[in-house]
Amino acid sequence: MMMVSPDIEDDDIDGDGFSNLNDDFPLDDREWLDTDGDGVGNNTDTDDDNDGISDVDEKFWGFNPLDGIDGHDADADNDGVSNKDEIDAGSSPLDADDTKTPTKYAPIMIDDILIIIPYE
Ligand SMILES: [Ca+2]
Ligand SMILES: [Ca+2]
Ligand SMILES: [Ca+2]
Ligand SMILES: [Ca+2]
Repeated sequence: MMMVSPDIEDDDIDGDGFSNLNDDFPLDDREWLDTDGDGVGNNTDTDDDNDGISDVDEKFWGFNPLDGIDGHDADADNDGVSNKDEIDAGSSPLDADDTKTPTKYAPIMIDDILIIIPYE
């Protein structure tokens, strides 16, 4: 990051091309946008819209990485399993015939031994 002195005459203090008013990080020339407002700029944030699906996965599946509405609770292929759960489980969120739900694990104790068993 460049060392710059705050200057009210300069409308782009960090010189990243985004004016201070339009820059979520006016003193950081590597960041200018924080879509989900979690304090981590989009260039660093791996899930810009905070919907639980990574930017990489959203781009891969054609979802909008800057719009949380198509991720966490959405079900693009209408098969009853959310886009996020399908991606987590390894099935296609765009193919209703390809449906998996994430495996859930339950810890149980038998004779003082902790056993983790999958269940649906
Ligand atoms: Ca900036
Ligand atoms: Ca963020
Ligand atoms: Ca996301
Ligand atoms: Ca689905």
